[in-house]
Amino acid sequence: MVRVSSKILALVVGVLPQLIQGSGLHTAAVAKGKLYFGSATDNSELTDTAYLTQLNNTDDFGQITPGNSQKWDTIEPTQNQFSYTKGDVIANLAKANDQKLRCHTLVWHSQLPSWVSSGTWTNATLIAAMKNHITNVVTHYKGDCYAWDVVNEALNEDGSYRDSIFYQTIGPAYIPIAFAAAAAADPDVKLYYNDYNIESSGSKAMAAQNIVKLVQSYGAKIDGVGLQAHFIVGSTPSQSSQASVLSAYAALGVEIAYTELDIRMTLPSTDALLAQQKTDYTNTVAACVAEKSCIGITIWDWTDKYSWVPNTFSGQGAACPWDENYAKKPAYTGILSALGGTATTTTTSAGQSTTSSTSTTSSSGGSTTGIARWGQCGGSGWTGGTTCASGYTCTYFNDYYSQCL
Ligand code: 9MR
Repeated sequence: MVRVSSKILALVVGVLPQLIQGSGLHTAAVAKGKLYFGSATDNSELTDTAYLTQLNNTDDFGQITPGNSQKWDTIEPTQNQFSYTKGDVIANLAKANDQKLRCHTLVWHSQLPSWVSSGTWTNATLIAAMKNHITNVVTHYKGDCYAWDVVNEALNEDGSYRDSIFYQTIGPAYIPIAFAAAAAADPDVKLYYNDYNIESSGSKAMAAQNIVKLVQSYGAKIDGVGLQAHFIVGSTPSQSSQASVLSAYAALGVEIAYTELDIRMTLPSTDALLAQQKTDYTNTVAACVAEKSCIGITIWDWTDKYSWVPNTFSGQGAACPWDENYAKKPAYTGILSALGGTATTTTTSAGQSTTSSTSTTSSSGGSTTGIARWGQCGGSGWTGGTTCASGYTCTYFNDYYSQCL
């Protein structure tokens, strides 16, 4: 038998808080002083019970973002007619799970209804329409959102302003006007500027810093910069180059969040690509961990099954930390280790990998013992089981979604 001296034991115990044996990504992120680790999701995915079970696993995800359902074309498809049904499903899910909600997004050139993108506008009429949209949407979700992405992707790659309908009609002032309108509707929600390719230094990152200063110079409130971080395996910025840009944003008095992290590769996926992807995820998460003002990380969905990448970049994909069969990839372990956790991976009968200490994940509906806590148990179009495991009740949230709580 090996005897361990009390001194060595004390040393090991002293190290233990750093190593959260078997913890998930969110648990580890919180232990590192971050607010959350989270994932984007989308309404159509929620009918997939195995998907939903993992999304509801708050050991991994303490935050969710609606990938599409709070965008202008969904919420205000016709001028001054607001439709919150889809956005509410995600907001209610976050509430039910006690997950933070990042709300996304108010003013963006894309996914605009044609009445906005092809409308005939003056400076005054577009400002009025934009303020009306922001005021309605932020008021509707008041109290639900940790943060709003107020303005999204306002910049070209060279750091000049993107020639959107807002910029063409109003000029750069549309940005502070949007922030001021959001702050007026909800003074407590964090207000973010969100963009991609601003995660390492260059003209675009400099321009993002200038947007923060612009909003501040108008006397409007801006709380954060969202780094989308849609990276490519093998050309992800190094930890140190991300760290230096993070500190430049922090120096402006704003917080930072990684808001849409994924790291794509040219398919097919190989062991070498997966190993490089793990390194790239690790470096990115480590950059956030090292910067006090970096408050959280969101991946742009957790499984390759529902990633936006293959639909946009032909021949590319496998960008998420879980594969399309919901098995954890090396990237998962990389993220967890950067967050100070260690994984003990086991495989469930459904073929899903899970960490050993995760008590909330279990197989989804239809088993003789009933649906586990957090699982879906009803809703419009729902074909799965409706009987919850002992001790939980199938609780109605809306017509599309009931959950075992
Ligand atoms: O994930 C979203 C995808 O389902 C949509 O088809 C796409 C349309 O533009 O938008 C995706 O999300 C984007 C996000 O809202 C802003 N940053 C880039 C994301 C990926 O395109």
